[in-house]
Amino acid sequence: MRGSRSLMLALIAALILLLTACGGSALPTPTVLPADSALPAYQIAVRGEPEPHTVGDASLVVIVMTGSGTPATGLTVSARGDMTHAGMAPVLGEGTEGDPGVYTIPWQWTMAGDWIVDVTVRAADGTEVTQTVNVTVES
Ligand SMILES: [Cu+2]
Repeated sequence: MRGSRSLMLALIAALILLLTACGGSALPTPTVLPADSALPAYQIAVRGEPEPHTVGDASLVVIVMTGSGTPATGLTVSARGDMTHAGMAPVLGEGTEGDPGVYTIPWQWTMAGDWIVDVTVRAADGTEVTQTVNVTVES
């Protein structure tokens, strides 16, 4: 009597383990990140003026927010543009801040085609974030 009761308990325990194991493996494993590494220090949005992008003088308007969503002021903002084909000089520019967190970079699209633009924001404490944007320039 006592033996079969133990066996029954053991079977129930085994069944629970099995069900738990199955349920667990069907769900994605949660990834736990340290609080500081989950968000970049800055969120960077870039747009061109004028758009659509055309060959000639232009501006890059860079809007930078802190990780907590407030305008990121007092940064050094720069951009480097390269075309996707070899043999062209990069276009470089430095931003000046207008409205808080809004930086305007005088720019020049020197050729129509596909560009890769790296926009880098740097804080006085050395924090640096680079955002890469792909831009197609029309002739
Ligand atoms: Cu080119």
